Amino acid sequence: MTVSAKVLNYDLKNVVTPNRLTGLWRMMSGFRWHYLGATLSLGVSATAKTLTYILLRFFVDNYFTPGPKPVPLPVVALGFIVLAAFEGGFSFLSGRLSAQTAEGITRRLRNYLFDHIQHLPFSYHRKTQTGELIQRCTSDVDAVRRFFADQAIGVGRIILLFVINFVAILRLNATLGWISIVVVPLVVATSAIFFRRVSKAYEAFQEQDAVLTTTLQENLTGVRVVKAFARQQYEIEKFERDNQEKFKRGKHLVRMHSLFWPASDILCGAQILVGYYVGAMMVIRDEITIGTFLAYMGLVVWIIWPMRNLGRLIVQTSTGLVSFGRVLEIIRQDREPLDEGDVIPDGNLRGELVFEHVGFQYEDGGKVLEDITFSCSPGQVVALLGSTGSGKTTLVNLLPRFYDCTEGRILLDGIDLRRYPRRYLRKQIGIVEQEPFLFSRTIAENITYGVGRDVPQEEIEAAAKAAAIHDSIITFPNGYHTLVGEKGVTLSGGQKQRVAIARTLLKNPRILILDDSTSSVDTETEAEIREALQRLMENRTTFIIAHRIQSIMDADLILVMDKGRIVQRGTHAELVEQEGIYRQIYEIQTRIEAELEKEIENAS
Ligand code: DGT
Ligand code: MG
Repeated sequence: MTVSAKVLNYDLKNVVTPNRLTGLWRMMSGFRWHYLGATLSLGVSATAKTLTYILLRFFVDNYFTPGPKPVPLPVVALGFIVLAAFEGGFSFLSGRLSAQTAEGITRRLRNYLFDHIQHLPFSYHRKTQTGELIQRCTSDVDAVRRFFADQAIGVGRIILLFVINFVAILRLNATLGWISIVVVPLVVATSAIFFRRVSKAYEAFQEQDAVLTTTLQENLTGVRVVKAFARQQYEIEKFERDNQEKFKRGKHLVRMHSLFWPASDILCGAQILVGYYVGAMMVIRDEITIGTFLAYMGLVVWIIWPMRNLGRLIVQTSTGLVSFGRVLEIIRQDREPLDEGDVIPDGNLRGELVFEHVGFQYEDGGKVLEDITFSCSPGQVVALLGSTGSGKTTLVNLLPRFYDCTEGRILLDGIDLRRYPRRYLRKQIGIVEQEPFLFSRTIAENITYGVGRDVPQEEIEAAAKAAAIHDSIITFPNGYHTLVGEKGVTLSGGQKQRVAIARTLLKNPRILILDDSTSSVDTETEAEIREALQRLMENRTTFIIAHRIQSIMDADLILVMDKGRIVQRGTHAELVEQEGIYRQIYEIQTRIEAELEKEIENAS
């Protein structure tokens, strides 16, 4: 069975419906024939089982008493063998089909979820806990898989077994038939009650499971902080508290199950006893043969079994539905429309930018930018300087449209930024993030990450040289093929920043944004990078965010920001002439440097 074509690029958006069962039905699209096959196989298997009991009746009634035998005994024996083979073979086939299909559906769901999460906007990721997402993509997806492997096919199995065996008993003896199903309504009613209660309990359990995953994930990510502050004990206790809660909710869930099963067992047991009693009385009164009674004894179990399992199925389905609902909450989120926009310039941008009274507010916060107005021509260097939290990162994040401004407008080459498709902008804009992230892949793979094609080694090295990281890379055990992270080298903060700069340079963007990108490198390396960048910044509009005046002295325009506003603007020469924050910072920094130099001189 090939499923590959069905599992990639498959849109599952339509599974978001108010009724989760409808959603699950839609999830099965493309796999329904497999389910039909699985159900039909079950039907064959169940029929073979039922026929075995009918054959048993024939055997007991004809071969235990003297008289002529309808067929030779070996034929009867062969009948038993053939029926057993059919029963087992088709049961196996059905199990295999449904398990494979469930895996196929789940694989498609996993791929879709991953794809979908990649496309959710920045803001979604900022407000959603990673652990929560991980838990939904693993444990909840697995519960959905179980639904498709067991419960979806279970419905067919139960209906088939029930109908086939009920009809068989009815044909043996109508009275026995009706007696064997008197508890059905009771079992269904208890199951329905438990369904609701188990749903709630399971939902609470999964929620707590997500809390625990988040705790674990944050703890692993933040392991340095934990160690540095020697807070292990606190973290262990916090984990235990969350774990205790999960235990409590798990116990509650188990208690529900342990109430339900004995209750339905008693019902079903009573049913069987009554059936046997009535049947035995009928044999004594000579109303049915011993063969019929034996066949009935066998068949009735296969009516009771589906009834019991109907309860189990209903209860288990509730867990599948809860998990599916949790997965749906992710699917329901709107993707960031990457290709929406009516302007797609052919070729590259020039890189002229005009900010007109731009204001910005995060969905869940106060105003971060207010009345930002400035412009720059293609190829110019704009520097942003300002205290921490003054909105510098937020401002540059508007350019690739990670967020759209909430007031005013930004014009890029004379056209409103919101008219450009995000994908195009992000191709044209290179951003070296404040806290760059490198993947656990080789250094070369990290550097070429943004270009999505095979890059000749010379180009990679040129980018690395420009970012002043080449010399460090060649000292690593495998050079450019050294793995970053756990299995390879651990890079320092400055090295990471420089790999990130190389990665962005290789992308050759029209607009370059360096968010505090040289904060973790020493003054000397910074000068080296600045020199290399000087050449690279030619012909491209560049935004530099920095704290050292030295890094931005040559900028064409320096914007000094405070509390989301531009408080000073101009070139370095203009700004040092003015009273204000800029001159204060400049004076402090030059004084410190002078003192440092003096100390170094004294020391030598
Ligand atoms: P830095 O990097 O420490 O020098 O500071 P900036 O200037 O880059 O500050 P920025 O733009 O990261 O943050 C400006 C303000 O916006 C600050 O008060 C924190 C707030 N902020 C940043 N990101 C978010 C966010 O995702 N949601 C909300 N609600 N507020 C945010
Ligand atoms: Mg920042």
